[in-house]
Amino acid sequence: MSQRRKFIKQSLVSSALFLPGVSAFSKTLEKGLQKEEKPLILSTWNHGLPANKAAWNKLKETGSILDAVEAGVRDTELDMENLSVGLQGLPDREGITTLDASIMTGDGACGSVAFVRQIKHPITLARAVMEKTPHVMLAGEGARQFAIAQGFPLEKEELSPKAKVEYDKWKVTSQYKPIINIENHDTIGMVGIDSSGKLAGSCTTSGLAYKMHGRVGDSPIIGAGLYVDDEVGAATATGLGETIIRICGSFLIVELMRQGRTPQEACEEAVKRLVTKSKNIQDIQAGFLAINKYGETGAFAVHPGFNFARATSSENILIDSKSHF
Ligand code: SD4
Repeated sequence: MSQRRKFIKQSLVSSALFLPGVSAFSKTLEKGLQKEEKPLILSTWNHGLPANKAAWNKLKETGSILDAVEAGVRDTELDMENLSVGLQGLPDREGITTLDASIMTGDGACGSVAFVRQIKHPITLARAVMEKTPHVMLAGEGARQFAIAQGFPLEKEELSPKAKVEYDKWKVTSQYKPIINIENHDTIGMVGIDSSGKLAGSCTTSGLAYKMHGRVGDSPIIGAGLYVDDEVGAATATGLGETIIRICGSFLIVELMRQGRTPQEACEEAVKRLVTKSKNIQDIQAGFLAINKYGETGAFAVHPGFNFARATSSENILIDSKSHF
C-alpha cells in the first residue's frame, strides 16, 4: 500500500467521529452537493480535514474568510507527512524544493508567489504580495527578496528526512516522466464562504516531484489553480498543473457557474475539457473543487482517488469525488 493510501486510510479512521457508516457517508455526499450551506469550507485531499479545522477556528476568531483560508493551508504547509506542500515537499531534479502559492478574495484581490525557496509559509507571502505590492505575482529570487524585506525568516535549505529518502531513491534512475502519478499529489486548495456570502480561496504546493528547476505549476496562477468571484463562486484545482493551466481550469469553472451550471456540473465540464485536450490521459490525474455563492458544493476528477474535506457548522468530513473514468 502506498504511503498516500495508508495516510488516507488513517485519516478516514481518525475522522470516524463524523462518519458513522458507509450509507451515512454517501447520503452526506448527495446532501453536500445539493444543499446550500453557509459558512462552508472545502479543501482538497485528506489533509483538508485538519486544514478545514484550522480555517474554521480562524473564522470564528476573526470573522474573516480570507484569514480562514490562509490559516487553513498554513496548517498543511507544516505537515511533515505531506510531501507535496511546504518545505518538506519533494524537490526538483536538482534536489531543491521550490514552492508555489496563491490566495484570492471574491472582490478580485489576489496575490501569488512562484518558484520560491526557503519560505515556510508561501501562502502568507502570497497574501503579502496581494496586500502590500501593486502586483499580483512575484517569482523566484524576487519573491525571496520581498519576503526578506517583509521580515519573513529564511529557512535552512535542506531536504526533510522523508523527502531525502525519496529523492535518494529517485536519483538511482533519475527517470523523469512528465506525468503525475495518480498516487503522487497532495496539493492543498481551499475555498470558503462566510455567512454573509463573502468568498475566498487559497492554494499551496511544492509542485511536481522532480520537476525541472524553474518549473511553475497551476497553483500560483490565478485562474488555473484558483479563482474566486463573489458574484458567482470559487474553484481550486489539484493534479498535473500543466493540464490544468491549458484549460484555465478554475476560471473555467467559475465562468461555467456564471452561465448557470451548478458547481458539480461545472467541475464535470472542466474535466471533460481537460480530458479532450490532454494526451496520455490514462496517466494524468487532476481534480477540481468548487463552491457557489449559495454555498453549494461540486467536485470531480479525471480518475478515482480524489477526495476532499467539507466543513460546515455541524461536521467536517472527507468525501470521495466522482470521476470521469
Ligand atoms: C502542480 N497542481 O504543481 C500541482 C501538483 C499537485 O500535489 O497537485 N501536487 O502541478
